[in-house]
Amino acid sequence: MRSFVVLNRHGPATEGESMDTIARDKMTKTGSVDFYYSGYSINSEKVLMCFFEKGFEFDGHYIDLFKFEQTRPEYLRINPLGLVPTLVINGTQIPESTIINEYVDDLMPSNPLRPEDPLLRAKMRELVQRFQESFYPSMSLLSQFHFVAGELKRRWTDSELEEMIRRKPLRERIERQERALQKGLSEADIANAEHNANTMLDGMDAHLSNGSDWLLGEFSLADIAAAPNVHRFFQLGLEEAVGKRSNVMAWYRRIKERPSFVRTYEYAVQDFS
Ligand SMILES: N[C@@H](CCC(=O)N[C@@H](CS)C(=O)NCC(=O)O)C(=O)O
Repeated sequence: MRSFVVLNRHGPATEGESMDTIARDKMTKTGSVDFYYSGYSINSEKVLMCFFEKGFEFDGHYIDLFKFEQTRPEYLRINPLGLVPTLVINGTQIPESTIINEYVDDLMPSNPLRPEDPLLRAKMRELVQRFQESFYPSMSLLSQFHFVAGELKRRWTDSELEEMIRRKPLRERIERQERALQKGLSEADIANAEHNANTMLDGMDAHLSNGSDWLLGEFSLADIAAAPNVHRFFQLGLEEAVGKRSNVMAWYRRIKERPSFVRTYEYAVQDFS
C-alpha cells in the first residue's frame, strides 16, 4: 500500500505520447512537480484524470484519508486546510482541483481541455463550478452515509475518531464528519443529497440530449469534473439513478473507455484491507 512518504514518478500517459515542448521547458525550469492525492477522493480523481489526459508528469504522494493523514502537521504545511488534492510546483502550492486542472491545461496547450470559444468556455466553467458546489458535496455526503462512516468505525474506536476529527482545520469539516459518525445523518440530509445529485444528473442528461458525445460537444474539463461524481454512484451501488437517464448512461460508457479514466482508477487505489 502506498503511504505518505512513497513517491511514484509518473511517466507519460501512453507510449509514444509526449509532453508539449513548452510544458517540458517550463518543467525543466521549475524542477519539482509533486502531487498530493488520495484514493476514494472525487477531487483527486478529477485531477488525476486531467493529468492522464494531458500526459502531465508528476511525483505522486498518497495521503490516506481513512488514516486522517490530511491532518498531519507535515501535510498541513503543504495544504493548511487539510484537504486533497494539492499540486506543488517547485515549492509553490496549488490547492483546488478546478484550479489545478486549468493550470495544467494552460501549461500544456496542445490537446486543449477547454473550448476555444469564450462563450463555450464560460459554459464549461459554469458546469465545473456547479459540479463542485452541488454534485461533489452531495456525493460526498452519500459516500459518508453508504460507506465511509462504516469503514472508519470498522478501523477506529469512537475516541480515536473523535480525536482525529478534531485535528481538522476547518470547522465545517469537523461538523460534517461528526454528524456522519457520531450524531448520525438525518433522513432529510440523505434526501437533500439525493435530490441535488439527481438534479445534477438531470442537468447532464439535458446537456447531452442533442446527441453530442460530451457535455459541451467537445470533450472538456466539464466531462472530467463530472466523471468521478457519476462513477461514485456505481461505487456506492446507486447506479440505478444513472441507468434511468439514458444520455448520461451512454456518456458514462464512453468516458469509462477513455484511457485516462482507466488509469485514474488504477492509480488512485484505496486499500480497504
Ligand atoms: N474545493 C476543494 C475540495 C477538496 C476536498 O474537499 N477534498 C476532500 C477529498 S475529495 C478532502 O480532502 N477531504 C478530507 C477532509 O474533509 O478532511 C477542491 O476542489 O480541491
